[in-house]
Amino acid sequence: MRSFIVAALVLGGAPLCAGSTALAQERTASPAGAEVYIISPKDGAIVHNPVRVQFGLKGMGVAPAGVKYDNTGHHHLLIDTDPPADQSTPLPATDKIVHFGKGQTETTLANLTPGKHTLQLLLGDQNHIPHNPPVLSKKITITVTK
Ligand SMILES: [Cu+2]
Repeated sequence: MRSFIVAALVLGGAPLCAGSTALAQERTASPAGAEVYIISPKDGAIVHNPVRVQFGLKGMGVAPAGVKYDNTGHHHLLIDTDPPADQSTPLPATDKIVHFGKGQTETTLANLTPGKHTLQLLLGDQNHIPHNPPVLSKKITITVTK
């Protein structure tokens, strides 16, 4: 986890090239028909901790952060939050935007508070920037009982 945060900070803080003050980078194109989705839990599921979340991806492949390869990306799990309005810069790493920069395709959430939570997946390229167009899953709502 620490390495992802460090990577994001480095990407966010480093000047891209001499003479450029903008942090915006060229966005990576996603292929037509690419689709990311949450395999489980299902939308509306009633679950308890720990909650295993499995990521599905069609029409693209998973590659670790930092690896540039056509039609790939890595998963970001958005927990109780919307995607950032500006998707031209690297996604921040926060409690609500979790990076899976090693190429993981599932995770386990152990500390969800009881009640409703939303989950959504957003693919990012090797620089943690959403593709163009973004590869974003449907947002699901789950209810955690304990
Ligand atoms: Cu990332």
